[in-house]
Amino acid sequence: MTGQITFTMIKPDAVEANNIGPILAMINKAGFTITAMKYMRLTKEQAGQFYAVHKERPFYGELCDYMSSGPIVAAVLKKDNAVSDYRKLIGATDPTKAEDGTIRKVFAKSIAANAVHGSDSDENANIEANFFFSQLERF
Ligand code: IDP
Ligand code: MG
Repeated sequence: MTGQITFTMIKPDAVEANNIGPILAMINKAGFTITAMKYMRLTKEQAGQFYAVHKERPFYGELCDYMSSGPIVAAVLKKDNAVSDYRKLIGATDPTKAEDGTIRKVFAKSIAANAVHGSDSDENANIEANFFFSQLERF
């Protein structure tokens, strides 16, 4: 069985809109177990490190400003096929293209302020989980 874990963030727009609870409820309802979680604010530098893969893209500066603009919730989620099942649950990057019932369709404000992050591969899920959580913080 591959893909036991994925990494997510509830982004500043969704935290600001008091949607932490409803988003976590959707995550649990879809069968994911939370195995690590914290509420924190990233510095612009930390956001830049997290999204370093996008540093050549035109929206990189805007993305780093946005992701450090307010607190976020970071979490590790466990489930069989966690990465692909969670990408399905969150929906397309652009909420206008996200399917009905997905987290981004319900909660995202724009392509930048799109409510949640979800890892795109098993390898990145591990890198991202380790970026945020020590071994002592993971269950
Ligand atoms: P993903 O979050 O669905 O994996 P990525 O392409 O990895 O999408 O982009 C990372 C994040 O960068 C997106 O979630 C979104 O917040 C932001 N982003 C992506 N494309 C754009 C854009 O065209 N304009 C502004 N922000 C964008
Ligand atoms: Mg991505």
